Amino acid sequence: SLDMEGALTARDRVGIQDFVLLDETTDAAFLSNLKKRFSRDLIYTYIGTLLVSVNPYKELDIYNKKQMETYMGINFFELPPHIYALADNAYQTMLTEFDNHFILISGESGAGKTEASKKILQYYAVSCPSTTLLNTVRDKMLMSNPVLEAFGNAKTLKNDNSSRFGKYMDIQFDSQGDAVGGHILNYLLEKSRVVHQNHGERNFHIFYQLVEGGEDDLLHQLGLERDAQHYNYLTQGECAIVSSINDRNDWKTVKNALQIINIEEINTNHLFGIVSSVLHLGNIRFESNSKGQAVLANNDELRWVSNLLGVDARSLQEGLTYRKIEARHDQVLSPFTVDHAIYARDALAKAIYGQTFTWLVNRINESMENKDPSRKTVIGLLDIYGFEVFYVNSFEQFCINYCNEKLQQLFIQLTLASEQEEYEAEGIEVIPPHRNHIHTGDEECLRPGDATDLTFLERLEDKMGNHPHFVTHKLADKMTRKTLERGDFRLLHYAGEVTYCVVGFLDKNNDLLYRNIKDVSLQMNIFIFFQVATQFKSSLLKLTEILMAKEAWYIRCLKSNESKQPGQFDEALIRHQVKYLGLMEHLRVRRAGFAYRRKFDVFLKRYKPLCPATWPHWRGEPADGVEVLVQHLGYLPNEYKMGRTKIFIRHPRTLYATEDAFEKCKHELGERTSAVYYQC
Ligand code: AOV
Ligand code: MG
Repeated sequence: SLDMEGALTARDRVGIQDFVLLDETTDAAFLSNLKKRFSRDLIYTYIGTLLVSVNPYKELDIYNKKQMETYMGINFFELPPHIYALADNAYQTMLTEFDNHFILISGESGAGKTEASKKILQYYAVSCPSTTLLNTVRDKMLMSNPVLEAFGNAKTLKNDNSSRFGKYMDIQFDSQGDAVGGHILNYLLEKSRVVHQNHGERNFHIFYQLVEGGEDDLLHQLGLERDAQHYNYLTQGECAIVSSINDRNDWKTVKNALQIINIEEINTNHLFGIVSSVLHLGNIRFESNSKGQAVLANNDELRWVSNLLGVDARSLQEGLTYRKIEARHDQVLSPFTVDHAIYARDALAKAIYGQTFTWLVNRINESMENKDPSRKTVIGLLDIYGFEVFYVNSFEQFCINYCNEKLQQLFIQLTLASEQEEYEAEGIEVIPPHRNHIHTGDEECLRPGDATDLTFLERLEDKMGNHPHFVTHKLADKMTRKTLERGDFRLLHYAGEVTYCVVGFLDKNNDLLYRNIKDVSLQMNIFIFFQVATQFKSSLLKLTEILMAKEAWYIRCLKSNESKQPGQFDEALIRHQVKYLGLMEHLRVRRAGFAYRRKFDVFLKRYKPLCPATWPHWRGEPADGVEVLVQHLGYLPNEYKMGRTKIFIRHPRTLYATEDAFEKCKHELGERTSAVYYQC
């Protein structure tokens, strides 16, 4: 009929909004649907309740207040897929079931994780009821973003605003659903960026914001030039100016945000004093004297550092040019070479910056703290640094990719296990689907205790030599035909192969400060970390425990192209991501059992116009109404099962047909039903 065609055309135009409803589960069908939707600026598509998001690389007019209001309190499948729908669904479920939830946002670098997490936070800020007139916690949560991004994000080759730390944020709600508090856990900031940036990359945004946007008086007080080119630590990547970034505006935003999160003026000044001290430190140069010992080449910068940090200039100078050795009851000073002095200087800069970041997170947490200890539930938001592969990959990439590998593992574990649990809870028997095993890199590599980078690599080879996902230069030719340098090793991650250069691994892992620099930094209350990787590993383990105790929601972000351009759908790139993120497996798992499940009342509410006995009202139990309805629609016994609270539908086609009938009926009913579908 005409109406049927009408409905099909609509679906044709916008693609299918839930992959579960696809006719066939082939890669080609999956990609073609994604592409069709992307070309219409429909960046969101579901796989059941999982949200797939494709980075549009342009501003879409889908995040305004009106859109937010449209999605408040709706049924998940009633409106076109949106991140607000997922946020709302998690929120409503939390309220009705009184339990804790988390939203795991994953995808490679530049795929849109951080943007997604901000959209969710903005949605909650607008959608939750405000019981107190002055809900400042909300503002603080929102404002924590620009601050942490300024200090923890940077331009990389993959992303102009790349997160260089992992972030897990709890949003706490009271029983009315009002946001009453927040807490952030941060993971392993990439401190090495403070002293070194690869070509085409920048240091953390805050440095450029300060130098570009800082008021004249302020720069004068801090002894800074209004010129990023003047600073050794800001120029190594040779790209201080980035077209997509407005450092001057961002500076204002950050200053304002610092006020909102209650950082007093005196502390703000102190904060920028510390940031400036890092820039001055980076400009301290050393010369070699006739004995080959490092001596300071310029005194001004040292004086600025000592002033700004409030440490004694002499001990700072000593710390930068001598090593203190303990000999029985004596202390001996042994002079550094220039290389050692530079190393000590950089180590100090990294330690100072790292501590400042930790201090900031703590302050933000204090300001968002829930003052009312009564009953609360939380929604956790996880936004970490995405999987990344560069031309040269070092310890930082190793940790970042390891973290992603762990989360992928968790995803697989949770999605498969939770599927099974739901069937059991609903009293439904299914045969578990074939489990597609995805291996992970071995964490053995993260153990401390080696003398040099090369002995570390040797031990790695001993331990991992036979591991199918580990390749060293000895094996490289045979296995992959790609040669490896002697100091390299290669891991076959879930998301692709990465060649790591082992140079600097131990240093970065040990993160040591020379003894007397440590003494200097103790004056500043700087805490020194040891064995970064071990700590990182245990904090990830804790994170896993935090997440396992909550109900999970997933957003899988896909990067549309490598050149950060709007309108470009790089099929090969996207196919690769779809594959390694396990989206097809997820889809098959969803379809192998029961593709669709809906609460009885939700199902009934939507489809009741399709049956005279249920329209306009069903007076009995929702479950009975559903039974009457599906009988009327001609569902065969093997096509569906009635659980305790939900109807389970085996084939998407069944629901598909019901949807088509609904579309048709909607035309006929016209004004009688307000439900909107395929309204994109
Ligand atoms: P990431 O968090 O996943 O990368 P971002 O969220 O920073 O990636 O996104 C990268 C850039 O893509 C943003 O700066 C925007 O320009 C654009 N973008 C992403 N999502 C959207 C959207 N929904 N609408 C419009 N533009 C978007 V990393 O932190 O590097 O792993 O480590
Ligand atoms: Mg990010």
